[in-house]
Amino acid sequence: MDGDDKNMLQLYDLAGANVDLRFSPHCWKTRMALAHKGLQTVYVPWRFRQKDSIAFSGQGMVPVLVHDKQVVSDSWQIALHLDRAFPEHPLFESPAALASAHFVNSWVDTVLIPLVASITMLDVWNILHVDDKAYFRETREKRFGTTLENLTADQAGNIQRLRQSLAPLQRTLRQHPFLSGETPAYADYSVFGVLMWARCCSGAKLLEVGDVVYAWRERLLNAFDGFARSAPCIECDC
Ligand SMILES: N[C@@H](CCC(=O)N[C@@H](CS)C(=O)NCC(=O)O)C(=O)O
Repeated sequence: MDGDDKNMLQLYDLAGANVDLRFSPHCWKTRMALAHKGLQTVYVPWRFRQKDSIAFSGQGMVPVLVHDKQVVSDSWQIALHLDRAFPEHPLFESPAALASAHFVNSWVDTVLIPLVASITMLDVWNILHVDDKAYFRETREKRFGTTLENLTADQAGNIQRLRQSLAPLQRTLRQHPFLSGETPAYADYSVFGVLMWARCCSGAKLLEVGDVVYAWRERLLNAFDGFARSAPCIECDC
């Protein structure tokens, strides 16, 4: 890429032991936002212990977007930045759409991610690079207050609880093809990012075939010439 190109984009993106396995829910939100805008991006693989390589962003988490000389961390902030910098194909059609998408993203981060974590966290640990495993276990067991094994022990019950929590999505998707209306936008990518996290790491069947949420996820897997569907994931038929 030409170093003077003011549209030069790099995304620091979480990778597993297999460097092609990119599984972070927050990075997937951003990956879909970049695909939505049709922006060519260089994806830089990053692992949990490589804090030094993103120290320039002033924090220790991915995604981190480098756009020309600007550095943006946090997937929500990145989405706002992308709409400011590249107004074509908006992620938020209006201030009202932005506020609704903010609600969806907050629900994703505070409700959906913990529910999916209770199903997949041990699977996530399994796909990590050996250098990351102890760090991940220690930080996540502290966060959840229990071992990864205990957290994920009741797989059937946790899937049941997740499916119950999807009721608002089901109601919406019975009336609209996407959370953002006739076409997908950031609210869709926010929820979808979490399902990509599970798809990349775990064989657990989170969604029922035939459910409207399943059909919606299929549409997003196929979006942008199958960008998400063709992403490496662990061998499964989910
Ligand atoms: N609010 C942030 C959360 C980002 C986040 O939690 N990233 C995780 C990967 S999914 C991370 O980089 N964690 C680093 C660590 O735990 O040390 C966002 O939306 O981008």
